Amino acid sequence: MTARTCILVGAGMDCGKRRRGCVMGPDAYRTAGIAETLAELGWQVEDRGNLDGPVWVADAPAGRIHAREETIAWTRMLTDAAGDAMKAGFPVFMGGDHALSLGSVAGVAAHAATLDRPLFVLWLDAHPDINTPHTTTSGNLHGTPIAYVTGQPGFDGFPPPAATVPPENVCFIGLRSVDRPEREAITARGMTAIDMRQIDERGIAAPLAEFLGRVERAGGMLHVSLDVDFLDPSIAPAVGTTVPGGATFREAHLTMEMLHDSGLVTSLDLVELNPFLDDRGRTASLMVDLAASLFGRSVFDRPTHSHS
Ligand code: B3U
Ligand code: MN
Ligand code: MN
Repeated sequence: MTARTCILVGAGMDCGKRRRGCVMGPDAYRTAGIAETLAELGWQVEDRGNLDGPVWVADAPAGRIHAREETIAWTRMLTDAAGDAMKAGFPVFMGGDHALSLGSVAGVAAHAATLDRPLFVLWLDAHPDINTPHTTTSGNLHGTPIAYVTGQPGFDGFPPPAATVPPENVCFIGLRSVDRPEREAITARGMTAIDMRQIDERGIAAPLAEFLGRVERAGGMLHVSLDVDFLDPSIAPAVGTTVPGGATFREAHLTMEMLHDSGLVTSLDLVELNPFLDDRGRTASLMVDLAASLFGRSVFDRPTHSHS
């Protein structure tokens, strides 16, 4: 069997919120050994280096949205890079803050459309990131990618996504900080939202298995977006927006192991790592270990599905 190819795409995007440091994320993942780790699991790894995003682009004076122009420039670049990487293998977008998913998911969705396959998105995050530039109170665009990729209005000046993700194909897991307009949007659009209370009551495996069953029955491709704040801050301190009560070490690994076994995942974002806030690199190392579980690391071999 020929090795499958994993494409590492660094995107040190740092303009989706005010607190800086995510620019160092891609190099922290490399320092934690992401390429070597995935190669040991039998993947052919191609590191494309870091995208040259704009360093700074002027915004309209007194604009309500933080770094709008810079985010637009990154979104164009990432959409193209994601489309290219999808043609070559399984992309891992190493962020960078969560605003990078405006581009990564838009590019992946455009690629899925060319294959005539439905795209599903699994959003592992304390937040649903479904504000629009109209509903956001913070003005931070890292709180908006799900609205953009599902085709919600308000993204004036942004390239309209070539293909959008149907809202009912999005599943959130780990929610514990949701704004009122976000709650209304999730309910109105029939999106699957697994909050921490459901995980406490049912465990993480049952709702995840239900969602994966849906993706499989639809013949879908699955994009996974892993925000560091999905994890409990006690195990993952290196994130600007820590929210107590997140996923445990075991819940997070089980999620990744089940995603691997499903054979459905075709692209991954690793976002919001702020190495400036880390404790001797342990969050970066944990994120790499979680990626390893998604790419097939397990204690014993288990039978896997044979999707391609
Ligand atoms: N929902 C809030 C807070 C937030 C979203 N994502 C993060 N924080 N990390 C907002 O700004 O839209
Ligand atoms: Mn997020
Ligand atoms: Mn978050």
